[in-house]
Amino acid sequence: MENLWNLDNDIAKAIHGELLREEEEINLIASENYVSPAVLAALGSIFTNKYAEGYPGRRFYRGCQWVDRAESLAIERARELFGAEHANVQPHSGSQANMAVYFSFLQPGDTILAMNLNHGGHLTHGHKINFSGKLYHVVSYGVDPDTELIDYDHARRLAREHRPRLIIAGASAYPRVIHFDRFREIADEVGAYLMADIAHIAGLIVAGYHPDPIPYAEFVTVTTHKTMRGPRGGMILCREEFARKIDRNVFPGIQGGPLMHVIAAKAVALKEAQQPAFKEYQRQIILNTRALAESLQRAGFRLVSGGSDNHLLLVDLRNKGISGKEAALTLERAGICCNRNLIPFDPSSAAQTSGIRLGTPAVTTRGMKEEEMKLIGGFIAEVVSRIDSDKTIGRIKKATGELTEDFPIYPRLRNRWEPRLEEAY
Ligand code: DSN
Repeated sequence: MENLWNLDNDIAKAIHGELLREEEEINLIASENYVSPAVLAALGSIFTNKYAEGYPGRRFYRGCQWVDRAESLAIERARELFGAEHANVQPHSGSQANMAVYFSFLQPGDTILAMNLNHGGHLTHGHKINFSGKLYHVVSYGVDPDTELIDYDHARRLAREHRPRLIIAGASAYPRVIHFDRFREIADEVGAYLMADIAHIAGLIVAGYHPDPIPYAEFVTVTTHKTMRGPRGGMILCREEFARKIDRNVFPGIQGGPLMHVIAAKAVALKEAQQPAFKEYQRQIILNTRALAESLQRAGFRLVSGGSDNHLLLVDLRNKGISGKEAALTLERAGICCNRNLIPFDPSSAAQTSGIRLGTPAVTTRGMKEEEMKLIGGFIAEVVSRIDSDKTIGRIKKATGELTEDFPIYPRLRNRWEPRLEEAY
C-alpha cells in the first residue's frame, strides 16, 4: 500500500475511492461479490510474475514447481467440490470457458441451440454481436409468455427441427431453477452435446440449493466469482474422455500463459467453498432473495415469473412508469447499485429496458439478512415512486449509508488506507 501511494497516487486514490464505494453502497448487482482477504492475498501475490504455458508437470518454461502446486490444488479442489472427472482452471473468464468448449467440439457454421439473451441468456450463447453468433448458426429458445419459465417443449421442437450439435442450458438473468435433466432428454433425442453454463448459480449448486448439471451435461462452464465468491475467472468441468480436447483448446487453442495469481486465488476460493460456512452462505442468499422479493411485491412491483428460486430477481417496472435505465441511475444516487435489464418480450430497447436485475450474493457476504432485505425493498420502492424528489433520494442515500456502516466489508483494509488520506486529497 505504502509503495502504491508513493509511486502512483492517482491509482492509489482510484482504489481507495472504489473501496469507499464498495463499503458505502448497497450492491445488488447479481453477478458481483466481495472476495475474502485470503483470496485477495493470493490475487495480489508474486504468482503474477510467472509464465507457465502448459499444464502442471508439462510446462514450456522452467521454474514452475510452485505454480504447478497451486494449479494442481485448484484442479483437485474443483473436481472434488463439483464431483467432476476433469477440471480446467485456466480460462480467464466465463466467455473464454465457453469459447474453449465451442472450439473443441464445433466447426464454424454448426448449429447451437441456446437461450435468447432477451429472455435471460448470455452474449456468448450466440448473440449476433458476439463471436458465438458470428461463428455459429444459432437457434434460440426462450421462456413461455405466460409463466415466464423456460419453455422446454418449444426448445424440444426447435431441437428436432434444427438438429443442433450443441445445446446450452444456462442464463445470466433467469430467476428460476434450470432443469438440466430435461435438456439432457432433448439433447439425447437429437444427438446433441449438452453444455451447462452455471456461471451464475455455481455456488448454489455446490451447496445443494440448485439441481446439479454434472450427471447430465458433457461440459459445465463456471465462473469463479459471482456466487462462488472467488477471483474473476472461468473454469471448465467435463468427463475424462473430453479432457484432452478441452485442455488443448484452452491452451494453446485460445489462451497463452495462464494467470497463475488468479489460479492460486481460485484454489483459495474453492477451499473456502468446501467449508460448512459456504453452504450456510448459499442458504442465506436464497432466504435473502425471497425476503427482497416479498418486500418488493408488497410494494406493488411485478417480478418476472412471480418470484425467484435462486440469487436474483428481475423486476418489471412497466407499471411504475419508468425505464430500467432511469431506475438504475436514480437508485445509484440513493446508494443502491444494480443494472438495467431486459425482461422477456421487452417492448423497450436494451439501452432503456423495462426492468432491473437485483441479486443478493454481495449483500449476503457482508452479513445482511432478511430484516435488511425488507429495509432495502422499502428503499427501492420509495426511490422508484419518487424519482423526481431530490429530498427523497437524499433521505434514502443517508439511510443506505447508515445501513452499510453496520456491515463493513473490509474493515482492516480500510484502516490501512485511512492514514494516507489527508495527504492524498
Ligand atoms: N456480466 C455477467 C452478468 O452480469 O451476468 C455475465 O457475464
